[in-house]
Amino acid sequence: MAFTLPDLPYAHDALAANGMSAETLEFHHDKHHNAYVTNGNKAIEGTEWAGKSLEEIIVGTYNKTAVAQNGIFNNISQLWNHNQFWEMMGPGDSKMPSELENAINASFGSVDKFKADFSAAGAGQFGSGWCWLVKNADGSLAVTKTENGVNPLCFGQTALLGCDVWEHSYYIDFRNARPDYLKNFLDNLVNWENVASRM
Ligand code: MN3
Repeated sequence: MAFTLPDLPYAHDALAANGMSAETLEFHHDKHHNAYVTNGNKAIEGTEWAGKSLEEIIVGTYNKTAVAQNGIFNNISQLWNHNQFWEMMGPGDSKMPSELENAINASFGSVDKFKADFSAAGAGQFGSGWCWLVKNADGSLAVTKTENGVNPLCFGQTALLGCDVWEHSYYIDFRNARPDYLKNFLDNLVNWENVASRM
C-alpha cells in the first residue's frame, strides 16, 4: 500500500502565535512534505522496498549508493522525518515533563546547556539537514546533526526531538535568521510531552 500524507495534528494557523505561520505550514506540509510522499511512492514502486515500512526502508537503504541514486532513501527518510516533526510541535505553552528534564540534566548538566547544544548543532549544520536530541542504545541522551534527510534511525538511535533546518522550514517567518528560528522552536514550539513519550 502506498504511503499517504498524514494530516497535521493541528490547524494550519494553530502555531502562528508560537512563531510558525499558516503560510509556512501550507508550504512545508502541503507542498514539501507531500512531494516526499509522492516521490517516495514513485521511487519504491516495483522495487524490493514496496510494502516495507518507512523504518525498514530507511535503515535498509541508508548509505547504499545504488538505491540512494533512485531517490528512495532521500524521499522516504524525509517523509518519516516530517511525520515526526509535526508531532514534536504543538500550540500552547508546553511544560517539560520531569522524567525528560531529569534525563536531560543527567546527560547535559542543565536544560539550558541542552538548548545551547541543540541550537549550536542546528546553526552549525552547513546546508540542509536536521538537528536532533537522540537516545542512544545505552540509554544516554545526545545532540546530533545530520545532512539532508539522514536521521537517527540510520545510527540505531531513537529520535526524541528533531528540528528541520532546511531553508524551507524558516525562510517565510525568519528569513535567513536560522538561529532565531531555532531559539523560537525550543522556547515556543516544542511539544515536550511528545518528546518525553518517545523515551
Ligand atoms: Mn522540511
